[in-house]
Amino acid sequence: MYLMKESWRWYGPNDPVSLSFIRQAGVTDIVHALHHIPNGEVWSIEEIKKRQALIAESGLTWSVVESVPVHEHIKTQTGDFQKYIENYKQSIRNLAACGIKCVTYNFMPVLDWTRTNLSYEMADGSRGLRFERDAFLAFDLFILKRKGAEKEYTEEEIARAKARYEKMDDAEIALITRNMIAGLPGSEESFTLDQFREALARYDGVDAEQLRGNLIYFLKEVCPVADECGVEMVIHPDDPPYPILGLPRILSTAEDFRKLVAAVPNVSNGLCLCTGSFGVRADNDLVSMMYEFGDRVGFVHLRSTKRDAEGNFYEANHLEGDVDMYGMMKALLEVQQRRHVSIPVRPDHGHQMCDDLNRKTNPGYSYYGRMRGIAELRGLQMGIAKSMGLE
Ligand code: DNO
Repeated sequence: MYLMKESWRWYGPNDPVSLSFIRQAGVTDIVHALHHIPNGEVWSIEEIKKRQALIAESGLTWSVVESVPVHEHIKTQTGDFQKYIENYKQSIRNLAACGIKCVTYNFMPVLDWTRTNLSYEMADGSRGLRFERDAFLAFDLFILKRKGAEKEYTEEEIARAKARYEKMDDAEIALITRNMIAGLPGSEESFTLDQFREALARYDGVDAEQLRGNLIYFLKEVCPVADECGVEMVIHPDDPPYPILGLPRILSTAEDFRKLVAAVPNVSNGLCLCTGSFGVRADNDLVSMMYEFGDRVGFVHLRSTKRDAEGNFYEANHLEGDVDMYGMMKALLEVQQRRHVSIPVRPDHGHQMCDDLNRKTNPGYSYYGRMRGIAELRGLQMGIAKSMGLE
């Protein structure tokens, strides 16, 4: 029987969660990136091997990269983008030469994932990540003061955002600014407000179709290389899965991924099915997506979110919230049996809980919350596998 390949994201020697703790969570594989290498530069075989050896010493295997970041110039097709694409190809060849064959990336302009509140208190006293729409609009309209932002919102939304802004004290303004632009773990880039305005301005006039065209161009260049060395390029969806701050978004729905596959049918053109990101939209049917894209799902992030009618969401425990985790797990098991492969899966963003509440942790990436997540998922998997009669 083919079960999920249990993996865990590790940020490197500075990660407060050690490899030995990760091993004790029962996982076998590591999801990792060479965060010290600047965006756009080649990952050399030597650097990859050093990290690989360190991870192997703990009895774990580095099998997934998250992420080889895509340089902003590739996304906008400006400056030295062709050079960065060549570098990207070389990094893929080098990773393959070291036996690492799954590469995650995203094509979100300027910002990777985004939350307004990194310490939202749950009923049980643990803390999670939240996206509060009014606070986000307050940031956009009254802190960032983005040009033209008011044209994108209704009068009622603007009034609510204003009321929300007026309730913020200086500390809250500083905190939300930091949360929005200082870079969440793994996002690789951080900005001051002025730098952020400049970065946004680079997308003036770049609409979704143009950005999609640039992604397709990038994949048409990189996928033949990835095909040749047996690497899967798995794109991570937009988080949250809709346009923000006037920036275009192009991987928020099933239809977005269909378009990508139609344009670039290479086998290496794959998906990182992140249930937490896609799941924020009620119109994304995650279970159907798992069946439809199963052959191209090279990596899975399992987590759940809970939305409300006002456009807010928070990250729920793995088996709670809006995601049908039972349905997902069953679909994942079926896809794996059909393909005869174990797909790498990691528990995503756990709550900050227990002793971790008193520690400095990477938001979403503390120890106990993810340990709870993987333990619940593993149990769910075993129950479903047995009831399916899998041996
Ligand atoms: C957030 C992560 C993302 C993801 C990138 C992939 O927790 O899922 O930062 O790693 O978008 O490129």
